[in-house]
Amino acid sequence: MSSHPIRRDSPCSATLSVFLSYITMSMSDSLNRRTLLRSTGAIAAAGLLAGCSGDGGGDATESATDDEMTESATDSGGSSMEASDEVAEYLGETSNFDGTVADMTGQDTVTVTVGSEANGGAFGYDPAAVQISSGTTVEFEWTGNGGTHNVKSEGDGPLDSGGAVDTEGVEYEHTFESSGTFRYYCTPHESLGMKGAIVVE
Ligand SMILES: [Cu+2]
Repeated sequence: MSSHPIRRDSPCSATLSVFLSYITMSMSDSLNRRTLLRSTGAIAAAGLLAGCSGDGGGDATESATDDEMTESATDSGGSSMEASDEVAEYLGETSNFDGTVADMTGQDTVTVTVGSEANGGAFGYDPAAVQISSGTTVEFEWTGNGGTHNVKSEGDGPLDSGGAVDTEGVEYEHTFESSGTFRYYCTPHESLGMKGAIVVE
C-alpha cells in the first residue's frame, strides 16, 4: 500500500493524470477522496506494469496525488530546492533530474556518484543537481557500472576528469572556490542524458 511501484519520472504520468481527472469528475459523492486515491493507485500500477515501464523519458510531469507527494527528496536523505531555469534547461533530457537541486550546503565534502542507475542504464550522476557552499570539495565516486565514464565541464568550466574509465571508487575530485552554476557531462553518454549540475553559493 505504501510502496506502490509508480515511477515519478514515468512519461505515462501525464496520461494517468488525465485519466484520474476524468474519474474524479465522474465520481459520485458517495465515495470519499481516500478511496478514490487508493483505487486509482491500483489502476496506475496496473498501467505501468502493462507497458509504461520504459526508459523514463525526459518530462518530469507530476500528478500531484497525496500518495506521491510523500515520496519526494528521499534520494540524498536531505532537503531540496527548485532548480534554476539554467539547470532545468540543461538537465531537461536527464531522467534522474526531477526539477529539484539537492541541498548539500555547509559540508566540507560532498559525494556525487558516477554511473548511477538513470537514462536507460547505469548512465547517471547522482544527485544530478546539487547545491553546495563555496570551499566544498566534490568527490566523484565511480560505481564501476555502465561502462566507462568521465566528468567534463561544458565550455571552459573547471571540471575535467580526463578520459572515461570504468574503475570503481573516487576517481576525481574538485574543490569549488567561487560561486556559480557548473554544468558537466559524460563524454561517452552525453547523448543519453548523462549530465549534471553543481550550484555553488
Ligand atoms: Cu558515462
